[in-house]
Amino acid sequence: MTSSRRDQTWREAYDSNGYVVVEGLLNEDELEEVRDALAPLLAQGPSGRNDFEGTGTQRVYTLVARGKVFEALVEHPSVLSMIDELLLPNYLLTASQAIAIAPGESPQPAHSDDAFYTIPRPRPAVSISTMWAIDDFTEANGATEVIAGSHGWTEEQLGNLYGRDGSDGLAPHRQAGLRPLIMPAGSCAVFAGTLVHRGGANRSSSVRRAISNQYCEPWARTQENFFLAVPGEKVVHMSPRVQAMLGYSIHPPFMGQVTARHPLKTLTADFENPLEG
Ligand SMILES: O=C(O)CCC(=O)C(=O)O
Repeated sequence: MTSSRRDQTWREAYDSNGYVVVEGLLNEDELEEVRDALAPLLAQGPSGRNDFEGTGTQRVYTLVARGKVFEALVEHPSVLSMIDELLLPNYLLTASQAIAIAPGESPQPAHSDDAFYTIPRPRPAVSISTMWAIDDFTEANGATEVIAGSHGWTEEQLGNLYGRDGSDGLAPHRQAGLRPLIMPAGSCAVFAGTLVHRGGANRSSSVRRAISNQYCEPWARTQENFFLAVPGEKVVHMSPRVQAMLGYSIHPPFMGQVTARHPLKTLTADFENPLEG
């Protein structure tokens, strides 16, 4: 298939279903590298604090800054070539986390990832989520479940979806539309921030590991505050693309400026902050 035909195919699927799964983005060696880097983080990581995080689910936030291998996933060329089409130039990373669903975990409340942007629906997604399968996603082990086409739902169709005012969950007749994203390890699902989905129940005997990087429009507030979370000494060693996605960039004409200067200047030795000292 030519690349333009392939591009057209993913875009058609994404536009009509609100998601697309790309298989085979990581080979076995790359997967092993990711798993090795995740192991010590998951060994320390606490379980989720509520039903949404999942009390049987471990989450490691700000993953992008916890190893070069995670940084590489954030700027994986195949994924970014899709995000480049879906968001404005200068888009940002809004969240970066590992999600490990343990055996026995119940399903997460169904939700959409950019629900906190309270622009009435239907509307374009303000953020795009990715879900990397680090283990095979199966029917039984807590594969992410999605409702195809729900990215186009109206406010009325969403009803009391989790995260909305007075919410108590997705109406039972709508829950019937949830389908697991069965995909082999090394695949990545790319889906609209408006798509209704949830982490599935893990009825298997092993942990389901995933990595979710999410990207948002350059004018939107990010979920994670990377300026405070990631020390400048670490940012200096990141690639220009990742630095830009962490907010060390300008969305023209001047969103992101630091006392009227480019935010990258804050990383240089001779930067002087007029508010310090
Ligand atoms: O772990 C998953 O499959 C989905 C998690 C999710 O959607 C979330 O935490 O926002």
